[in-house]
Amino acid sequence: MGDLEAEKHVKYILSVEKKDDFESLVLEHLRMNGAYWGLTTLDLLHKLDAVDPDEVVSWMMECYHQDCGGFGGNIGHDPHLLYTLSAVQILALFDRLDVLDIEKVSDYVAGLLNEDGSFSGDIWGETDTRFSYCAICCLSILHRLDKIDVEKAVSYIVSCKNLDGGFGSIPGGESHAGQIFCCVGALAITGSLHHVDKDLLGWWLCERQCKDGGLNGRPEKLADVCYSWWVLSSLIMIDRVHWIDKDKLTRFILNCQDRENGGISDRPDNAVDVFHTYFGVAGLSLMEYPGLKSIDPAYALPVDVVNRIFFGK
Ligand code: GRG
Repeated sequence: MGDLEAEKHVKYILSVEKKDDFESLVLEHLRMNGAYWGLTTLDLLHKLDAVDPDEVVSWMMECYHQDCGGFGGNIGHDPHLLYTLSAVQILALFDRLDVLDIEKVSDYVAGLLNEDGSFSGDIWGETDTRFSYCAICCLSILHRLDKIDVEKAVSYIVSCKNLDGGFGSIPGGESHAGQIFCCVGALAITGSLHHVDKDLLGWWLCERQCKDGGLNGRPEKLADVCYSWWVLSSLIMIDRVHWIDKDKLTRFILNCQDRENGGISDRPDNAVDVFHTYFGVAGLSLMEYPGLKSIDPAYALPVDVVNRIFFGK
């Protein structure tokens, strides 16, 4: 098994920002998410100091909508919970949460809670358990969970639980590893994991490991590096990570590296991108790969950042 090409991945992440190619074009509308993936990867690789925080924060504040308190995916784009969480996470990485009007941002997030306990992603109303996670994670980082009826939000998430132990995007929606991360993460943050049948869900999640060692997101699908994060983080939160063959998964992720130019792809020999580079490195971090910072499975931020937020150290 070859090693992690840490230096090449750092160079790759730094180069994406400067390029004017297809990948940058595709990321244009969700640049805030891209920035979170890239910057968190740099931090896990101990290289966050390769970027100028002032430059990032000043661009981020141009994506901020002062009228409502939410962030857009790029300058001139509409606000949405998906980008607001990424913005809050990036500011937490840089220890710059002080630039925020915390009351305004948390009011924006709390204002998206619906009567049935679901969250809309923005004013247009689509609901999805992804947004429940974004809202709960955001409010928790800002120490403002008291702005919502947590019990109601938790009941809604529980109503998205399926007979196979997994969770979907809405009540009755198919179990999917990405949605399971969102639901289990939100339940972990709110101290509500007793609603999860850990053995049943653990069984469903560990069955996601394919012959090639990689993990898929639901039955009959191909393995993809990003599920190393969605599945493993969920297994850790329910104390069942030992049900996965970590060596095989580590090998799968390392085989998805571009050993020449850096970056990680979804599957071996495919084109790399920032999303899979982040989730590959984050998956390795969850498996305690040597030399990487540890990442928190619920907040998707390095453990030292989470400790600083909650314990001030
Ligand atoms: C802070 C880590 C973090 C997340 C924020 C946005 C969000 C909260 C979570 C997204 C969870 C999710 C739904 C992930 C799945 C992403 C993905 C690869 C979807 C692909 O779905 P399909 O059906 O792919 O195209 P499969 O693998 O099922 O064929």
